[in-house]
Amino acid sequence: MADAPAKRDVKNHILFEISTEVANRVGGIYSVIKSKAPVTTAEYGERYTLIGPLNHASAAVEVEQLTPKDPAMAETIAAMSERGIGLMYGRWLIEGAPRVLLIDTKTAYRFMDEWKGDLWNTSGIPSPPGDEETNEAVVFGYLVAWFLGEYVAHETKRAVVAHFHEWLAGVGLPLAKKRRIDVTTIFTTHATLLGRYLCAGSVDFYNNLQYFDVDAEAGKRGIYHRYCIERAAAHSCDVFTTVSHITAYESEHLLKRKPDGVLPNGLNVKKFSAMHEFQNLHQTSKERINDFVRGHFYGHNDFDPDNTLYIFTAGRYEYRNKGVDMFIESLARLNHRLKASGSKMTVVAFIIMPAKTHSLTVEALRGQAVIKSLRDTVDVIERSVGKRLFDRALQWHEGDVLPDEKELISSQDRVMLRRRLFAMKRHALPPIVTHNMVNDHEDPILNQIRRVQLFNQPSDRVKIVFHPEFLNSANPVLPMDYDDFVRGTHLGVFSSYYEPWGYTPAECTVMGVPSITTNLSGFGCYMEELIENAADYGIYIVDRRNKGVDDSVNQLTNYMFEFAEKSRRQRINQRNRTERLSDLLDWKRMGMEYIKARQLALRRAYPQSFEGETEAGFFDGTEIKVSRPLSAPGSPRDRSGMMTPGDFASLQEGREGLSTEDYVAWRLPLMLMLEIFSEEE
Ligand code: G6P
Ligand code: 1S3
Repeated sequence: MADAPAKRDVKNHILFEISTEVANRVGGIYSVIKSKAPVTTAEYGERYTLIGPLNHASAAVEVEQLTPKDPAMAETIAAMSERGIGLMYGRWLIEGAPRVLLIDTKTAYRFMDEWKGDLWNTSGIPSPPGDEETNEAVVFGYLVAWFLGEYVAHETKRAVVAHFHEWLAGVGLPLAKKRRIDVTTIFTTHATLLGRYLCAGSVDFYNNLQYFDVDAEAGKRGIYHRYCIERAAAHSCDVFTTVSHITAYESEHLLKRKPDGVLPNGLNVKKFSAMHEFQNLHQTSKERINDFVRGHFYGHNDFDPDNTLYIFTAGRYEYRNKGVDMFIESLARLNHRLKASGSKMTVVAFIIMPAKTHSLTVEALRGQAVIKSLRDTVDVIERSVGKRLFDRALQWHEGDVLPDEKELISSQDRVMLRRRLFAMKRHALPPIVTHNMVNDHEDPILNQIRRVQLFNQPSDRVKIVFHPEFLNSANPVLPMDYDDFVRGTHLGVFSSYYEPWGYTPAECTVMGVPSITTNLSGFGCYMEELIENAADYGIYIVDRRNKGVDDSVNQLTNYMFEFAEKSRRQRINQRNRTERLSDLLDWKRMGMEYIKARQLALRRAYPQSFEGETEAGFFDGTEIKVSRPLSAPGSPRDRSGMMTPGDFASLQEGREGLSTEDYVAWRLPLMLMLEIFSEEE
């Protein structure tokens, strides 16, 4: 909280966003700050800096070093450097090019024991030895608090908002509070530690949220000290937020503070100038997946590419939390349904989740090589047939018969072709997994596939490919970047049990790919509340909250089965509708919640600066220049005044955070939705 509240200029405030994933790809938070950068830099320009720990390898490729123009920044860096702290200031080479300050935590490990003692004395947070992640969080937290304290000593005119993401970056929050650093703070948690751990076990999480003995549960799992950091961060920030209503509910019970609001994750949506462009891209990317499938299933290519659907799931390997258990079980039931109904469709289901592997399998490499040499041989034959046909045609005279096609293929060509065909003989079934797994016999995904016996038999209408590595275009087996791969598929399936937000289905949506998610994921709840008939728009939501597991599996199976029954025309139409939802997920819209959170933080820290102003007046104010750069061209909903989920709940002063009903009780009137989505296809 502020020492000298009224003096600082709140309108031209400085913004720091602090996360361990700045210019350092680890997981979802990287996607949040990276995709949000264009709207935040548009709003703040050089008043915005992201702060993270220095990762030399990724910074070398992602960051261009600069000399700071802001005198307070330059003086702070100089002061810390003098004490031996390594700092890198520069421009993050992404869209929006935000300024970043990366702090080399290794240069401060000599202070670690002293800081751990201080953390215990001032905040009662233990930090036992041997937990490297916590050590890193403590050192980084102390460095951030050091930086902020020093910075506000040099920058005395403007207010400073410090926005922290996740517990790993949260140690600075209790420190800023204790030291009364003159900044105002926001904490956004993207999950809770206990939630993640409890869900990964076999507890009935959502029905027991209010009954868990949180300290005991954290202690049992050896994460009590981490939990203390997370809880301290949630309680010592000025404004506490999370990414979805469902995680708000979880935070209320597990962290014991009701969030002040929900800041859902957006995406940096790119619109193509031609409406049909994304459909063309689907076709091109699908051809590339076809190439992979031809190689992977060589010798068993007994399904027709025109009647083949590509379904996939992807994400961090959290078997139960990401719902892979449910996905595989549903695939087995889908296989049975497709067979029983005599469907002509084949579904190839991809699981893209990184696990420990040694290398690509010989069989996976061989599959691609065999098909490549077949393709090369056919190309050679094609050219020689063409040449012969041309030569014969040149010699043709009136009255001659047309060249006989049998003579066009030479015996040499035939031998070559026969050799390629023999190379395609295969005695084993096409493999499930593309890599040699470190723990093949214990891997939960492989064991579940074994249990349901989806072995890529010729009679199976559902085939499975498990690719235990994230995709990239340099991969010799499936050479595609993730985005291109997603575009080429027909349906994403993310049947998560624990998913605070869930970027994967959101990414599908902006690429016009329908997806299945659950009402236990933040994204699923958000879409369910916003759209009356989400399934029509290619957003299928499995009920994992009120149904038993078996019923949820059947619902997921039904969704996939009904999808497999659609005609091509119906799929094209549905993709058009899905893509139209993109605007709902654009940071231009979602970013409004971040703006509100910052305004609330400033109000709480500097109430005198807001005297006489209504909240609405503040948001409308031209002086703070927030709405213009961010406002999308008016959509019907914008004109109605309802723009973001926060309009239905949350970030308003004078309320004690969200009420439990707020988590679930907002829904757009049907008429508004009709207005938005009534365009002709
Ligand atoms: C896009 C392309 C069409 C193509 C279709 C295939 O819409 O523009 O040319 O026929 O994709 O759709 P499907 O769902 O069968 O992959
Ligand atoms: C978290 O990453 P995760 O996959 O561990 O943060 C993401 C960004 O907010 C969120 O999308 C995801 O649901 C969370 O789980």
